[in-house]
Order: sequence, then C-alpha cells, then structure tokens
Amino acid sequence: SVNIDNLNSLSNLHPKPENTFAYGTAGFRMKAELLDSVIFRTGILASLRSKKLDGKVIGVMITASHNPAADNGVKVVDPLGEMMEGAWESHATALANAPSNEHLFDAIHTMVSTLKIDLTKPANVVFGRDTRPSGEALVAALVDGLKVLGAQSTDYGILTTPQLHYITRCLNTAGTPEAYGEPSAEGYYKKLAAAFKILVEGKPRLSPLILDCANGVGAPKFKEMLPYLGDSFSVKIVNDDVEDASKLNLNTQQRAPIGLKTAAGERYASFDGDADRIVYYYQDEDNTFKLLDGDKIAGLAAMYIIDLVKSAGIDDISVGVVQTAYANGASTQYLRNTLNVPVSCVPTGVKHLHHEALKYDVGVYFEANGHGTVLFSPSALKTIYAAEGSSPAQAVAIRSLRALSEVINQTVGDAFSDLFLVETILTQRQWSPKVWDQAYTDLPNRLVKVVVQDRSIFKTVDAERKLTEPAGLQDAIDAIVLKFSHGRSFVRPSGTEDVVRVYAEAATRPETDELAFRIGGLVF
Ligand code: NG1
Ligand code: ZN
Repeated sequence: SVNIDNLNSLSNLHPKPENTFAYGTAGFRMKAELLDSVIFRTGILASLRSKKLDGKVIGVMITASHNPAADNGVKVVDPLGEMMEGAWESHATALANAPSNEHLFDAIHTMVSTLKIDLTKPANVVFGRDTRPSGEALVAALVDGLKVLGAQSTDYGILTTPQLHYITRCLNTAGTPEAYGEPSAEGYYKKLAAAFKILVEGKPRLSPLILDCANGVGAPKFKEMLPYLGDSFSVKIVNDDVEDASKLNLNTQQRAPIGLKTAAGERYASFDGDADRIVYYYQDEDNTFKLLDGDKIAGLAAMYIIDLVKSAGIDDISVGVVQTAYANGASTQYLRNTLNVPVSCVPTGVKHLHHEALKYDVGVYFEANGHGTVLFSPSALKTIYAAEGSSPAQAVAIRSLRALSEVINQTVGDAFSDLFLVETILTQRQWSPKVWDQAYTDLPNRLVKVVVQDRSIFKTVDAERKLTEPAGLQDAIDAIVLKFSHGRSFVRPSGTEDVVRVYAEAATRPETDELAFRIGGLVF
C-alpha cells in the first residue's frame, strides 16, 4: 500500500482549498492560485495511470490554452499521445476533491482496488508547461505529487501542448515498428521540417505568412523551429512577447488581434496560447476582415487529400470529415455536396472528434475554433507506404501522401502541423487566402453565452443539436428557427465555463442576430 507518512508530509505542503474541482474536456482549468493541490494530486493520478499501463510513459501538460494569463490548468496525456481515457476523468476528480489526507489516501486505495493497479509496477511520467508565470510553482507541486508513488519523471520545460503529446508518443513507441520520432522538441522540428520540405519542393515560395503567436509559447517554439525550415518557408512573427504575461491571449473573436494592422493582399494566421489551435485570415479589397477558421481548414485539407489519393492511383482509401454542431452550415454543405465526402457530427470536445475520425482511413477533424488534425489509419499508412505508382505523377502524389502523414501530428490538433498543412496546399496550388476562401461562403453566425442559475438542467442529444430538457424548450426553439431562411440554432451547456451557449446561423447578418437574440431570450 501507499506509504502514508510520505503521503501526509508531501500532501501537507499542498493543502486543498474549499473549492470543488472537476476534470473536464480541458482537464482541470481555473485561476492558477487554486491549482496547487490539484496539480500535486494529478501527479499521483499520472503515476497510477502509468502503473496501470505497466509503466508506459504518461504525459502531463500544465497550460490553460487560450485562457487569460492568471489562469492555468493541467491535462494528462495517454501513451500514444491521446487525451487520457475518459473513464479516468472521474478518478482525477475524486483525487482532486478528497477533503483531507486521510480521504486522499482512501481515494487512492479505492482506485488501486477497483482498477486492480499493481503498485509494485514502475511509473514513468514526462511533463511540460506553457509560458505562464504560474507554471514554475505548479511544476514543483507536480514533482511532489510524483514523489508519492516514486515515479520516474522528466521535465521537458517549456513546450507547446502538441509537442508534449508528440514526445509522449515517441517515448512509448521507441524501438517498435510504430516508432514516431526522436522524443525531443528538436526531434519534432526535424520531423515536421523534413516532411514540409518534401511537400513544397520545386514550387515557388508564397509571400511571407504573418503569424500572430498570441504572446504565448508558440512564439519561442516557432522561432526555435525556423533554422530547420531553411528557405522552405518565410514568416513574420508578431505578438511574440512572452515576458509580459498580461499580453497573453489578448485576442478577440472573429476580428484581427489587437495591435495588428491588417492589409489587403497579406496572409495571416493566429495561434492560441498553447499552440494547439490555429485560424487563418485576410483582409478583402473592401477592407472586410475574412476569417478562415477550422471549418475552412477542414474543407481545404479534405479537398487536397481526396485529390492526392486520386492522383496517387490509390482507390481503396476512404476520406471522411468530422465536425461538431458549431461547424458552419455552408461548410457541411460544401463537404457533402461539392466534395462528396461523408461528414459526421459529434459532441464538442476533441476526444469525440478524434474517436470518430479513427473510423475513416483518412479522418479529417476540426472544430470551428481551429482545433483539429488529420488521422491516417494504420491500414491507410500501409497502403500509402506500399504503393509504388505506375507513372511519375503517381509516384509524386504517393511521396506527398507519405510526407503529409509525417507533417501532420497524429496525436492531437497541433497549430504548427496545421500551419504546414495549409501552407503546403496553398503552395502546391499557388493560392492566395482569397482563392481558398472561394470554396464556399460562410453563413453569418453568432455564438452567445447566457449565464443561467443551473446549467446542469440542460440535457442534449443528437450530438448536442437537440435539447431533451428542460421540457418544451426544444419545441420553442424549433418554432422560432422555422421562421428564418437557412436558420439553424442550438443550445448546450458549456463544458468549460459556467454558461449555456447559444449558436445561431441564418441567411443574413441581421436575421442571424435576431435569431440568436430570440433563442437566447428563451434560455435566459
Ligand atoms: P465548451 O465550453 O464546452 O463550449 C470550449 C469550446 C470547444 C473546445 C473546449 C475545450 C466552443 C464553442 N467550445 O468548449 O470547442 O475547444 O472549449 O477547450 O468553441
Ligand atoms: Zn489551446
């Protein structure tokens, strides 16, 4: 059993505040000053997870992504770089909420017995953090947590979230046929850069990308990568001040970031605070700001991959796209009717998208907010690597498909990978963002937050597109939506904030605003 004196003395250094915690879609995330005990206990959880998986390496990332600088958070990463298995979220929550050392001891032992964890097994954990000032102290809390069960651990310092996922997978696959790469930031840069160079070989370079790093970890890490890219890519990095924490994530929705003056003819992209999300944008000749969001990236990627598979002469690879209800209706139409690809809709949260994307040979998944990736199934990879092609054109397409599977992070949505994916396609086609944008026109849309007494009374079905409770509310929504041309609206409780979200889209901007307002009024 667990050494209780050791547990007590370490746990006394990290007393639990009164608060109640929940491990949700984004792990634990809140004001940094509340997190000390939570992260200490996450160290215990990660050790138990590793022991349960026979000593496989578990990752722990300390970040609060796009939240303000005063927040922080923690997420646990499974051996192949996926999010921690859903069933363990409640165990994480139970450990975090144990009110005393004795309860914590009991909670650990409940896990050990119900999950049949052999405590004599080794525990291996790796961890990283973003640039938030609170990160260093929270790492110290994690390290104490890792001491409780004597885990072996490695501190990878400051990383983007996807880099930590990548490293975790590399460590667990080293020396196997599924080896994923060198387990270091350098290995990550080398792998992505080598693949990207193949993908743009012989093509004229695009004008420099203006890349907004939200004053987060993406800035120093992307700069670290530049030498590996050589002349394959040119970029102008803005919002790269990670010293002044107050500047982190100061971006606004559906507008250019504060302090960035956009000009027509340029191509822009923005990372979020831990570089797992990316959106593109540009300014039209008439000065309107045009967003190329996750849906646009998914459409571009699906279009390109379908084409490449065809050019490669491989016809037994199925391509599918996974979206959430927040995907713009016009994007779903484009995918289904123009590209003729199957589209699935799943509940919000990357784990749902990831899981569904695994059902296709090549599964493209993106949330509208720019979080997503492309997954190649083992059989698709086998086909791609076995194919030889019967013409030079086929051979080139096959080579591109292989490089594409290398440049795209297979563990989780990755802003760096997605950037290289988009840059590859725009370079291959010699497209401006405006040409890319012409695939379809987004329906005007609006996302509103409504603060309610108790968001837990809202129950959804059908990938969160319909409410079953409160009784009667869905009928009222349907009755209003019917009156709007191209109208679509749904209501769901947020998984990360204490609000209910109302989404609305319709044929015109005024109609969209009215629809959002009226549905919001029903919820309030
Ligand atoms: P919630 O708060 O459950 O809507 C938000 C985002 C998700 C995802 C998670 C995790 C929207 C509408 N929702 O979820 O897409 O990114 O945060 O961070 O953008
Ligand atoms: Zn993020």
